[in-house]
Amino acid sequence: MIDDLILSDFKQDGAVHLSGVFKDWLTVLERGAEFNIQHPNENALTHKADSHKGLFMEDFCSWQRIPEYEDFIRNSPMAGIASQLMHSQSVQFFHDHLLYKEAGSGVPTPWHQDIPFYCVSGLQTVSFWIPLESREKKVSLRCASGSHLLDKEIRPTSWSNNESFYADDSQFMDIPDIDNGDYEVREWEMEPGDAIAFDFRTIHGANANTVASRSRTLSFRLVGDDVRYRQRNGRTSPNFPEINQQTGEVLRTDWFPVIYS
Ligand SMILES: O=C(O)CCC(=O)C(=O)O
Repeated sequence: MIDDLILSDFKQDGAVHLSGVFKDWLTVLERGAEFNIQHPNENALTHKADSHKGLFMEDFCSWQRIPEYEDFIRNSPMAGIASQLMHSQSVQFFHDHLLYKEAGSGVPTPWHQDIPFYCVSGLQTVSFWIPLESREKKVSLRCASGSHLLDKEIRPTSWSNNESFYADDSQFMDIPDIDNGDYEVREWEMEPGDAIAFDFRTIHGANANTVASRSRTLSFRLVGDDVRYRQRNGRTSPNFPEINQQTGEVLRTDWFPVIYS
């Protein structure tokens, strides 16, 4: 399913388009996402622009209560593909993330890296961004090619007010000027069943949903052999307040199951 060109593109660009890899799982994913949209966790996030009607909702960590998500995580080809992309013998599941944008929602996803928001460090990471309907390029994920190779993490900020996410943010660098050409931007037209696989360090974002229909996307986050728990200087997103782990430990497997080895 994954050829050498895809592997080398992932290594070089930090993001690849995978055509049709999950087409046999669409019904399962749609059923799970519909349930999730109707029954979000109580700490689900909503963003709304004053000038627009549509809502943008994000929800996290639902796989233990949505059997369709668990079925996909444990039984779809995702874990095997992740092992190949990360060059990792084992794959641990980190979390699921629903991004639901109503028609005409005016809230873009700003350029950002994911890893600074997370309680992990390591180089073997991958997210699968899976839209459940076709996407024109203008409403698809946008990835800054090669940005995963930066040697410092980008300062994480809150998407709603752009404030720094952690109290002490001196260890982070400013985000490069992607819109003015600091990196080449990769974006793909997507069909249901396609995915974009990207490294947790790849800078990415998305335009607001400007089309006349709602958009449902699932992002599944997976980690490989070299990933360890990392205590951050404040709450992470998603946050795991009861995790009870020390920096440097392998993520506890009762919360983050090994799905490939
Ligand atoms: O779909 C989007 O708006 C952004 C997705 C994203 O940031 C992610 O999956 O990490």
